[in-house]
Amino acid sequence: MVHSTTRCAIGIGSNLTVMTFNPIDIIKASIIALDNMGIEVEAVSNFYQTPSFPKGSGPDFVNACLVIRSVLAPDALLEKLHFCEGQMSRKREQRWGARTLDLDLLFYGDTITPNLKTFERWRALPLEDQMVLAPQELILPHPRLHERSFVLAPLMDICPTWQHPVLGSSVAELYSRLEPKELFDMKRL
Ligand code: PH2
Ligand code: MG
Ligand code: MG
Repeated sequence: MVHSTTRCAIGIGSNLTVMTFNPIDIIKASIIALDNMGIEVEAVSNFYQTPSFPKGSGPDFVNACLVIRSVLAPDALLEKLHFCEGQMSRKREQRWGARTLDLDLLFYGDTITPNLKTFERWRALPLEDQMVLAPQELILPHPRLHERSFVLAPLMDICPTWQHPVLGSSVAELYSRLEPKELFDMKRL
C-alpha cells in the first residue's frame, strides 16, 4: 500500500545542558531519535547560536530546522515530537523558560489549522500575551514562524521556496523582510 506523505518543517531549539550533553549534542541526538521513530528526515539546516528571545530571558539557544516527510496527521506527528522532547528530559514548566529541547511543528504542507480565524488571532497576539498564553490546540503554520530570524535563517538553508499559505510569501521573502535588528547576533556554528 502506498502512503502519501506531506512535507513538513520542524524547528529545534535547545539552551540547556543535560549532564555532559550540550545543546548541539542534544539536537543531534534528537534528529537520530526522530529518525528512529519513523520520521523521514529529508534535510537538516545549519546550526545557529542565537540570543534567547526576549533578550535576557536565558542562556543562548542553538537553533536548527528540519524538513521531514510525514505519513502521520499533524496531531499524531506533534505527539511524537512531544515524546521526543520528554526523552531529552524536557520539563514543561515555565512558558518560554530555558529548555533542553523544543521541537516545534512549523508547517505541515500548506495546511492551515484549525482555521484561518484562529491562526489570525494568534498571529496578532501582542508580545506580552504571547509570553503568558499558549494555545491548547495545534496552530499551523506556527503563528510566529514569519517573524523570527532563529526560525527563518535555518529554513532559508533547506526550504527557501516554501510558500506561507496565509501570507502568500516564500521563506526567502519573509526572511528578506525581517528588520536588520532582528537578524544580528545569529552565529552560524
Ligand atoms: N524559543 C522560544 C523562546 N525564545 N529564543 C531563541 N533564540 N530560540 C528559540 O528557539 C526560542 C527563543 C520559545 O519556544
Ligand atoms: Mg518554540
Ligand atoms: Mg515548543
